[in-house]
Amino acid sequence: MSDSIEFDAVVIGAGFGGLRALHDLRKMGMSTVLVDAGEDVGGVWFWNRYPGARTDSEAWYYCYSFSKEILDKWNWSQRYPTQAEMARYFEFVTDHLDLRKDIRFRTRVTGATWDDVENVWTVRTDNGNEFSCRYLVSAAGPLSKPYLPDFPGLDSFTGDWYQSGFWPTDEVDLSGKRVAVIGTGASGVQIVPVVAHSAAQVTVFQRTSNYVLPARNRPIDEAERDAIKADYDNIWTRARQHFYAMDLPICENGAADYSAANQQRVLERAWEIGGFRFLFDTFNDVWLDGPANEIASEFVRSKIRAIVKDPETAELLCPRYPLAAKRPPCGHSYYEAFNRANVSLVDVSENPITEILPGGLRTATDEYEFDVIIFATGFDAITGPAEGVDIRGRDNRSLSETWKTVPRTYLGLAVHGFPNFFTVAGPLGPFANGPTMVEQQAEFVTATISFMQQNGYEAIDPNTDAVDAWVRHNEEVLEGTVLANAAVANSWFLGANIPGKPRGILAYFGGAGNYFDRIHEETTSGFPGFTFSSPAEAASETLAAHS
Ligand code: N01
Repeated sequence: MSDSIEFDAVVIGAGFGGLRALHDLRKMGMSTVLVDAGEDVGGVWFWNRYPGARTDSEAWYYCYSFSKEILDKWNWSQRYPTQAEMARYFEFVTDHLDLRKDIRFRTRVTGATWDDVENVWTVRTDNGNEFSCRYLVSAAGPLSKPYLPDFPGLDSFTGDWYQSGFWPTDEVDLSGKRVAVIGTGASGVQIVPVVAHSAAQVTVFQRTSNYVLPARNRPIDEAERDAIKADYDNIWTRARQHFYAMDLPICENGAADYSAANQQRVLERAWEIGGFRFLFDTFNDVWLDGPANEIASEFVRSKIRAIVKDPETAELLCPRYPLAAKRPPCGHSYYEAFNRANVSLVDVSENPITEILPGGLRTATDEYEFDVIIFATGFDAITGPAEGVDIRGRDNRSLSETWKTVPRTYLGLAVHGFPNFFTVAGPLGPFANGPTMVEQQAEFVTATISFMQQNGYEAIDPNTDAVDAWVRHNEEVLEGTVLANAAVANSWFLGANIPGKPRGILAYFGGAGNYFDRIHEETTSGFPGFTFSSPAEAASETLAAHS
């Protein structure tokens, strides 16, 4: 039996975007419920609790900016917080803002249908609830649908197997086990060095090698914490202007501005400082598909060759595509792990895994025995979470059908034909530091709803010409950048990591700062890319249709 409840807004997802949207909508006086399939807050930080899980962005800008109290009260303990610290942060924020009472955990949205007469959504969930609401905000997360390759024989495996993106909440003891790690993306490279400490043996199955930048984690002491807190206004100003919404310096010089020796010094300095500085604080043309990128790419290869003692393993770990064509992970002694006697690398680029066996797995040429298999095989990114959720807009149009080829949105936030539906971190939103990005988007959502309330509008829908122009702009900004190589590198940026998924740009790469200016302009100029309708207009249209 369904239990139908009316709200002003329903928010999907208890991660950064959803919690911020819930807080802001409630502040506007709107009755709001947030639903999440997990058992607690955190979104991806609830599910991705695999060994070694921690952020790749530095703590002081991988967090909420909007509340001075939260910034003052919360103390980060290290440069890259662990999953456990992130979980504590989410709990702290949720309790501080008293959000829990409006969150329904263990509740998955199965569908939503727009009613064009009443201007409301009816949202259905897997536990039989039905909510009606004027506004539906999806903050379901761009990387929230883990991808498990369709290997035959998985059901026959007699050991334990895990997915990095669905890691169990109960302790997993890998000590003394023979462990396979499949996948060498951001998740796999965090798992390998940590598991290597307890497992008897770790075998890493690599299909595409990665440029793993050294993170160089360290504790944050009291003096640094105080300095960060005192600098927060500047941190957020810098992050909101940054190409990827990070508080990182952006260099002004191209590679050609340096002598060959100084190029190496610039790269070495960024490598030693650690993290994503290597992408921003080296050469300003490193993101272009040209010589600067190759100099930086070769520098990383030379580091891999210097760190990894076995030359054959080192060569296999050296990527051949341009740096940043695929999202480079930050590592914590990843390459060093291959110098351990209990860690080995198997190249499956041309010798793929063909089958899971009761006692291990088989590639085209060899068989391996394992007690445990860890699938760190990524996500059906950005559009994946909408699949299997039956969202129906105007004229019963299905969202997953609409997004089956290339997803079309306006500003990554709205889809034509799906009125009053906002996608926080949706397709063609910026590829950027998540918290900073979704906060700006959540603010856009509340600014839009305020505008509607002030003007007596009940429905908003982006115009097709605005959507077309945004999609075109997304395609244009890719040209000439290393990202045009993303398909070669099987990158999720283009959906190229999922067999059969249409290749198309999924995120905006024109710069987070530019994007924030763009959505601000949309808000301050009266939302020119949207059409609004009021009840009076709807009534006269209905009258006209019947006369
Ligand atoms: O996933 P991935 P991820 N046989 O898609 C391999 C964010 N993130 O979870 O490259 C063998 O990068 C696949 O091989 P290939 C971050 O944005 C952030 O690691 O397709 N291998 C690849 O090596 C990141 O970019 C953080 O050839 C197969 C791996 O699986 C995004 O999430 C931490 C295979 C998947 O790598 C995704 O990262 C974690 C097959 N059949 C994630 N199928 C932090 O911020 C797939 N693979 C710390």
